Amino acid sequence: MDDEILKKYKKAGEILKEARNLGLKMIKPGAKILDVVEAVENKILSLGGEFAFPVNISINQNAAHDTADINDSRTFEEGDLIKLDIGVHVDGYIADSAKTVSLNSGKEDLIKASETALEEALKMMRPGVKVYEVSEVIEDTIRSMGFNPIINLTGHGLDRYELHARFEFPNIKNAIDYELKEGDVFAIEPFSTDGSGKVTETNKILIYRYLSDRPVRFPESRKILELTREKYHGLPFAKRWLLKEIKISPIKLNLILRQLSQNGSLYEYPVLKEVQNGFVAQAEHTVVVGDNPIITTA
Ligand SMILES: [Co+2]
Repeated sequence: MDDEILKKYKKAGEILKEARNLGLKMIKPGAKILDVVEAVENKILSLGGEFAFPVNISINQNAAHDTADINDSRTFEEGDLIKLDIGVHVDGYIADSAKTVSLNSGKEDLIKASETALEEALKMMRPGVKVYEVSEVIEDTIRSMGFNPIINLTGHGLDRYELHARFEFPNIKNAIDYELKEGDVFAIEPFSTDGSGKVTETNKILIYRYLSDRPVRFPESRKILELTREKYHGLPFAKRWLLKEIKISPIKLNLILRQLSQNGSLYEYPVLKEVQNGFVAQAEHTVVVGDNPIITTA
């Protein structure tokens, strides 16, 4: 990998770590989700980073794709198991990392399962290793600790302005015999659960991304497509961001987002929850493949 590019991957990782530390410190019973999300996002911008996706805060049975809504009044509660998932880019080069926080949830072993699986996987991210070998270690590690990996959530390749490059990196046994190459970048993210090991879509949608320009009726729709294509580079964005960019009522915004999704202009990311209402823990780092793998977010 070109030195200048590696520098940008590393800078994105440094910014992410500082923002993540702030977020982790703020997660306390009674604190507002919206305040934490905004503090972390403001920190990313103040350090010169941009968003690879909105700060995700998914709680208990929710595994991913939850974030603060407009005027979100939700607070963290004693007993919560909280996934904080952050994505930063510098000139398109992405760092993606998540940690799980327990507010006396009693699910500390579940967190340990995801973290241990991640550690074991990261050690293997060397040239010549096959994807299925790493996936197998992730699955076996989680099962050996008494939990289930989530079969339909995966890690992913990263590339410039691409959050899902090359292929998905499964957390369960598979037949992907791709050999890791020096300089490949991946986000590895084992999810473990005390449920059955699968997530399903809820009907709550707070995150979208640009897909394509289709004919639209409202000027606000055109503005949203332009924003999400240019300023957000086609990367995932939060509904709440749009209210800072355009003059529109939340009701009209909801209507337009539904229309744009239905006509194929936008892609929706519904909040994902465990099918048996199991608790979910996640651990994630971004790694550059090498004889000494570089973990940019550790
Ligand atoms: Co990720």
